[in-house]
Amino acid sequence: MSTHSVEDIKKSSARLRGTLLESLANPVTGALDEDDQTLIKYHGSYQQDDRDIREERRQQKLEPAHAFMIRTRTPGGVVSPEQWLELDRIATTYAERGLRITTRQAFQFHGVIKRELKATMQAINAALIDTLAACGDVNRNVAVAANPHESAAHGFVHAQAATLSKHLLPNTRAYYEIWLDEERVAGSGEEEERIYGDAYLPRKFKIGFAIPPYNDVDVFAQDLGFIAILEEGVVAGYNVSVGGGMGATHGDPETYPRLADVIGFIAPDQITAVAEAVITTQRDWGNRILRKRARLKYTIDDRGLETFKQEVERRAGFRLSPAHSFDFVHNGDRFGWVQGHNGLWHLTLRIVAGRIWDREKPHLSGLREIARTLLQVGDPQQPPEFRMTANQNLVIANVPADQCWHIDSLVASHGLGEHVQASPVRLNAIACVALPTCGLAMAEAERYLPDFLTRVETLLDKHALRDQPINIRISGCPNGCSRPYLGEIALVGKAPGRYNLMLGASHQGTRLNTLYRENIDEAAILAELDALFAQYANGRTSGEHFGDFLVRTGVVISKSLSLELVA
Ligand code: SRM
Ligand code: SF4
Repeated sequence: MSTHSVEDIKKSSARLRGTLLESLANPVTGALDEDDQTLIKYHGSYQQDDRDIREERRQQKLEPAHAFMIRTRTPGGVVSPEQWLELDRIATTYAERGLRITTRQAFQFHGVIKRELKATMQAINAALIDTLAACGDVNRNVAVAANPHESAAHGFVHAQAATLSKHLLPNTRAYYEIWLDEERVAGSGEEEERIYGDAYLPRKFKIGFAIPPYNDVDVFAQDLGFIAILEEGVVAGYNVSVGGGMGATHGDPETYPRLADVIGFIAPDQITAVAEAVITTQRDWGNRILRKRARLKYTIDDRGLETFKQEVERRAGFRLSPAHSFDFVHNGDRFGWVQGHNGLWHLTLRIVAGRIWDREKPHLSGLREIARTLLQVGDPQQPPEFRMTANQNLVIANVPADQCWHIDSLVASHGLGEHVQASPVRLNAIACVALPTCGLAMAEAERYLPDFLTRVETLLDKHALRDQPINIRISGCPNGCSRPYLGEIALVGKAPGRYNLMLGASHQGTRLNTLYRENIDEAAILAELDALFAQYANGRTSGEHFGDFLVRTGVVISKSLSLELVA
């Protein structure tokens, strides 16, 4: 481990340069210098190793099989068909595990080796996509309600989110020098970092834009949320929410998931000022001694919500208006075709755990065919797009009506049509990456999800509940990358094959679940669910969701977020 603290590494990095160039050039190891392992995150990459073969390599006295994960910055998860084809080519050329859609509408490539890292970064940038600030103690990829062509307002919100994402990028040429061979000029390394300052933020920071009635970005899990309020189809402004976050550590009560609080309402042109005020307050007030307490949610709990709000208003230079009322119906995706306001059609496909490769079914090939088709048949005035959702699914957007059949046939012939028949439980489930690439995983998640769902479906069939839209989430550890604490049923990894069973979140992403059974194996999990499904089948009221039923009947005790809005 590096003897330098993350705070020291950030401050002495010459605006995120460190010795990355030297580390990358070192042919002796597949790894980076330890401090550079921290810095490369700000460039959108993580050093990892293949955990499936870690022990084997240790016994052979070899260094771990180091490889890099690269994450894109794609606000709202939008790419063109041309970009899709490039991402596909990059995945096929450099990455081991295909394309991976993340829970924040980005792409990840896994298994890129050090000597190919620069070529991969260059190829991503050549596709006009960057990876700057996709990771690190800065604002991350901005999540936005999917399907933005559904109404003009959706497009407006997406454009605001993309502008904000750009505005909040760190001010450094390091990215361009290291990856794109830009010449280093006088003054580089001392760029003015007006928003972040020399030490960047105390911890990662996340922003999400939701458009009621859908909460597909899980806005209450974001550090900063903007909830669009529409009046006669036009965005009148946004309710602002602050202090959401999922990460926790097993057995440490000082860490916990927290839902964001709604603190008021702003006009659309006040977004940048509010975002800067929240971020700079967190920059100055956040805990820089204890990283585990450094997220905004703890700053707010330590200082008090009202004090925090007043400081944000002071820095923004205006007061927030009373929040407007709004309602969410669910936090999942809507599958299948919908028609947008522009007359074009959008198809949401189910992608299991966001992984796209040609393993069991030719998904990568199928989407390649779809991208090629869209290039030929799309309307140039309203070009087709691929849009990732924050639930790891994929929208094929802006398809002319007379081409829907063509897309449907490609979907069917490449096994991409799960949305047509799968149970709601299967469609809505999400799982984080976990093993073999995640260095923090304690148990399987992505690789376990399909089998676990099959077993749960068997139980649901037994109780005639297959049609119930129960929201299931699996994370390989308590960091919560699949936002498990917002699952009606969630497994949070504890050890290989063992999980904490969490129950009782709401279907709208407005109530956290609670721990029901600790550190149990699959047989015990299924036995618990079997008993609870039996109770649910017999005792539910009309339309009652599973999570709500568990809370109403006292199986778990959990408090909903109060949407009684702060004046
Ligand atoms: Fe995450 C760390 C993957 C969304 C909370 N997350 C990691 C790392 C980088 C592991 C590490 O630090 O070494 C994982 C890399 C795994 C791999 O092999 O790819 C990882 N997180 C992911 C992704 C890919 C999960 C997925 O299956 O899609 C998501 C990428 C999002 C993106 O595109 O930016 C991802 N992570 C999330 C979310 C969900 C969200 O943002 O909506 C959360 C919970 C919300 C939150 O931030 O509170 C989340 N990830 C964490 C945490 C806990 C942070 C905390 O406050 O304690 C960690 C650990 C850390 O930061 O120390 C973490
Ligand atoms: Fe890794 Fe844990 Fe995040 Fe899953 S929840 S990707 S295991 S850090």
